[in-house]
Amino acid sequence: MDGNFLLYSVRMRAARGGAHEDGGEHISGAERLVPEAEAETAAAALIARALSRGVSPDFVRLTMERIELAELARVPALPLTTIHAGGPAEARLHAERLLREAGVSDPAIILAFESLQNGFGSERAALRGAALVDPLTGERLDPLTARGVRATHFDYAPGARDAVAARLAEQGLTHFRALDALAVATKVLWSGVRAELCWSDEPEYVAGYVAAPICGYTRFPQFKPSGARGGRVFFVDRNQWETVRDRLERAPVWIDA
Ligand code: PML
Repeated sequence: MDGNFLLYSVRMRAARGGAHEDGGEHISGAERLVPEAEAETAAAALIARALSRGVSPDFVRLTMERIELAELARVPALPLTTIHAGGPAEARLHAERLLREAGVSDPAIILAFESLQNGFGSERAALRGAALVDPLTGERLDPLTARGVRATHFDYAPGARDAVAARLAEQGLTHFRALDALAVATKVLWSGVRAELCWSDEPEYVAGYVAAPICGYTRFPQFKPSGARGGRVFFVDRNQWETVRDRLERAPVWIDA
């Protein structure tokens, strides 16, 4: 990269019924981390995505931020495994085993599934980001708001998005959610999260995954039971949660194929 090379984080989030911070309902969000020459195209593509969800947003926020190249980390995408369980109940048994192997206690696992099923906290909230959860006690560590913590400032490195998409397509995985979620989980583990549990918050999308250093990105095509709220739980060691949150939200990462 020459001395004039500039990198931009371009982020979009769309909501209905007002801005997110005014209680609006989240409809979609996505981001890119691109060289300056691609920033305008990336911004247009993100706005097109906000307008193509079948629900017209009332509010779209586009943020563009220059990133210090010296801070950019490059990380290989997690290896992906698919477990074709017989349905959500069997998938959950596999997922529980993987989480235990990653050092998550049974009470924490039970609380995490309960929150993904019914919503978080006494308000049964669907979080916009993930809940950071103590792997020993199951207690939520980040402030108890509906915001949660979002992994941001990451993208596939130039060329890697197409290369990873091609590898996923060989396995029959052509949905953008799989490609995006693999990038999220890669940034999440790189940030120091012990394990991630995810069910989509898109009602019709029933695939989900467990990510952890020992199992990479392990997806289950039929994981989310019907009626579940969905969301993400990041299991983070209590004494590190603030450092990990800062990395999740600030540290720029390019993901290689
Ligand atoms: C997949 O591997 O198919 C993605 C599963 C989780 C998707 C999370 C989301 O985008 O809502």
